[in-house]
Amino acid sequence: MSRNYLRYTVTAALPYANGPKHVGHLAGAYIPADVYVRYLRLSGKDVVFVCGSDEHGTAIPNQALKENTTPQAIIDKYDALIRDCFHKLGMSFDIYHRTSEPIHHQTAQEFFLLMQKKDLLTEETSEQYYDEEAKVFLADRYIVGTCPRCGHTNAYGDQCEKCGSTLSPRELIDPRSTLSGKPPVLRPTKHWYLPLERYEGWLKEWILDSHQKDWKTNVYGQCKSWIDAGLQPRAMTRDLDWGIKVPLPNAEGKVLYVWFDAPIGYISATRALFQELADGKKKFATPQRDFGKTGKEDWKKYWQDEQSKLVHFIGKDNIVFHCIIFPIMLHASGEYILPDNVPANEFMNLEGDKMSTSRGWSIEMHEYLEDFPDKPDVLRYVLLTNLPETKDSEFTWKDFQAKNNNELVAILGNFVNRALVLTQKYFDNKVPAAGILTEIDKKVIEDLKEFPARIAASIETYRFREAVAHLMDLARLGNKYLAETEPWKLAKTDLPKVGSILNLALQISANLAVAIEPFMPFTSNKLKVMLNLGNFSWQQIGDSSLLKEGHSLGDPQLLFEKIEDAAIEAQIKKLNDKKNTMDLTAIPVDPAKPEISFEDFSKMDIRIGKILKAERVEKSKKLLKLQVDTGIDVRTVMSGIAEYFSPEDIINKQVTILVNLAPRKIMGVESQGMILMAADKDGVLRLLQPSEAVQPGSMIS
Ligand code: B3M
Ligand code: ZN
Repeated sequence: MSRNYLRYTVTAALPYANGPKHVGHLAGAYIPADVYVRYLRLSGKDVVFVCGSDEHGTAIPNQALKENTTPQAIIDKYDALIRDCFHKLGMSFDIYHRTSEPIHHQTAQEFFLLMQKKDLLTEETSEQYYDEEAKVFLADRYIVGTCPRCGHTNAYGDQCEKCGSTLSPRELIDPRSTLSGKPPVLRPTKHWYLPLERYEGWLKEWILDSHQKDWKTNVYGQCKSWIDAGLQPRAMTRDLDWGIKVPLPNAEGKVLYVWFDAPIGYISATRALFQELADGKKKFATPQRDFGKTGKEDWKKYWQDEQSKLVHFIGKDNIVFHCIIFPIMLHASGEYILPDNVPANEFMNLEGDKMSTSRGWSIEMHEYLEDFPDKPDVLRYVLLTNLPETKDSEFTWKDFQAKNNNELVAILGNFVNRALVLTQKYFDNKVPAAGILTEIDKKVIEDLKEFPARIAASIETYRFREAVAHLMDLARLGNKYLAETEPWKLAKTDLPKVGSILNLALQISANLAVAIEPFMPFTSNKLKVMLNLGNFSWQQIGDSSLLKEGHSLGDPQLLFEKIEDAAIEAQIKKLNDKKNTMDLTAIPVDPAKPEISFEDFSKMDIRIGKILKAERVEKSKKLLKLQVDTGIDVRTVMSGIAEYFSPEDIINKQVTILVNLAPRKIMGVESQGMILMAADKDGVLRLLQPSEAVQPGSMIS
């Protein structure tokens, strides 16, 4: 429920320092977070905004293997790259920290010990895969094998990238170690678990009952399906030599699970900020406002005082960690506040396909900045108009060009430029007097007053697309005003009237300069210089006398410039070229399976069937329950295709079905056969159908 708070603690997901980050990441978490925080600061709120590099987990040593270097070199390289891009894109973090810093290791270890002392963790010894040749326990990502759900032969120990199933290493068929290529053996190992199931009742109350209204439906829905499916204990430690040591005796070779330590990174970053402010030595801190007199313990106010509003900005793949696991840790520890909201976004696709760095189908932040170094705000704007707030969205270069040329240049830039150039021409670059107001003037002045509350309401409810649309409407208001009053035609006959019109146009420009700051901070600064404008707060927006009569203006410059077709075509070409090089190098097709005899093959009874009925399966995103006419009979098949087909799409479709596969129970239903699918390298599934309809029961041979 919304309530009043004294201060704000805002976090943006800590990016893994294992590679560059793309514009989809910006749209998922960072841009909305930055707009939110800049708006709060402008409103005079007490806010800290923290972020930093996530430098643990198997992602880091994995990348080190790929680049043939050390984990330390990897985190140093990508932390610097990401930090620099965020800076150039105007991300106004008060601190951008690193989880490899000692203060974070200490904070995470203290947290672990607090939980251990309060008996909140259980110790369990279980059998886990061990590589006898490499002499290490294998992290989930280091084990590959055949997916028990779809048969993909290169599924990882935690996930099958083909069918999207979440897996555990023990489920893989024919597992092998990626380090030695050998089958791993099971060995007992001790770990510390967080018994999530103990908190089911609490979570139901906290999320399902009290956040149904104010959390976004995509976030609430994901939490609900997790909770409804029943929670399991989750290991909070790993056998790994990269990470934060488990601070207990007899825990040699064990580190904290990265998803245990990373969210604590928000706390350590806040702690480091106040530490650095107190010491007067800024290593990571970049305070964006005057924090006044502070002490090094002040971080506690932002994390332990109920009067602080904690908001986590993340992408959808991080929801469970921020809504379930980390809140359980915060709640159970008894010392911390809980997030008031977790406004997670969905994903942003790119030119019709999923965005992915590894597949080369992405616009990396640094690539954009190399090609458009003077246009951070154009990217901010285009992403804002297209945030995946309630469902996946799409970035296209054509849309980028259109939004720049038709909105930023033609509406916002054009309006401001006309107001300034005319003032320079007729009034020696000084704000002219407002004369007697016409009805049109009065209406515009009234309309102007509405904007701050309208934009604020959208921001405060995490509807940033709507907020930026309102903002653009303010520029439209100005543009329309000039188009209606046509001051350039009046110069010869009624100069005082021209002055009056320009006064109001300049007031709107000044309002825009203030109101666009959260969204386009660089443009806001540029405009403020052009208007020679002082500092105004959010509360002053809507006032049509921000600029006094006679106030000297700076020199007019263009706020935005047109982007030509050639630049856009070059980007599209670059994208395709990058993907093609990746296609040739990085993504091998699965290797051939061992030879089989004709006899082996003929054991399989594969036929064409027809889907008679299809329905969703409760609590499962992936499964559809199908009734298939096999020609022999009508049977039930559970098929993991719900993400690619809706029931309506496939009813009456002919499909290929393996009918003599031993029946298996899936989500309590006996599945009698398997629908055969082609999975392309992104894991997208396609039906295999005869080129023309055949009679159900036709054999494949
Ligand atoms: N590094 C995952 C990610 O970048 C992870 C987020 C941590 S937030 C505490 O998607
Ligand atoms: Zn699979």
